[in-house]
Amino acid sequence: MIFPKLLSLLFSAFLFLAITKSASAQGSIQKVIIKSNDGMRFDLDEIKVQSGATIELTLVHTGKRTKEEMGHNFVLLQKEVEVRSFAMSVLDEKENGYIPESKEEIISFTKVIAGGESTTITFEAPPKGIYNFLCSVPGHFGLMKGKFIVE
Ligand SMILES: [Cu+2]
Repeated sequence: MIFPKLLSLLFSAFLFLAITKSASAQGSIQKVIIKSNDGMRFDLDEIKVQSGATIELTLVHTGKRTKEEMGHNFVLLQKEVEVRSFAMSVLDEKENGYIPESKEEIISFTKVIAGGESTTITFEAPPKGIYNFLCSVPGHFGLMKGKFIVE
């Protein structure tokens, strides 16, 4: 009988497609652009990415002010690290771009940039879940923070 054979062939094809699709984020590059400005804001309070993807994140500063006046960075925190406690812990880290010496609480971060500048970082998406991101320049985290969601 040809019919069962055809059916099994169709099933195999379906299985192959299903597996290929579920693994599609693996090894793929996902680009994210987040803008910041002279008004101490990010343009995104939520970023969604696929687990397994390589993230190429660009922070853009659309303003005109200097790094001293209104510099911004982007810091992605490990799960369960709170924005406020992290921001408070780096107040004195000006020399290091408001990044602590120990990177334990951080997944990835950019340097601090001035108006008119941009910077790009590349990192592997962490496991599925919800993570906090912020600008860790003192006084900015109240307005400059959001959720980084890995699906
Ligand atoms: Cu900032």
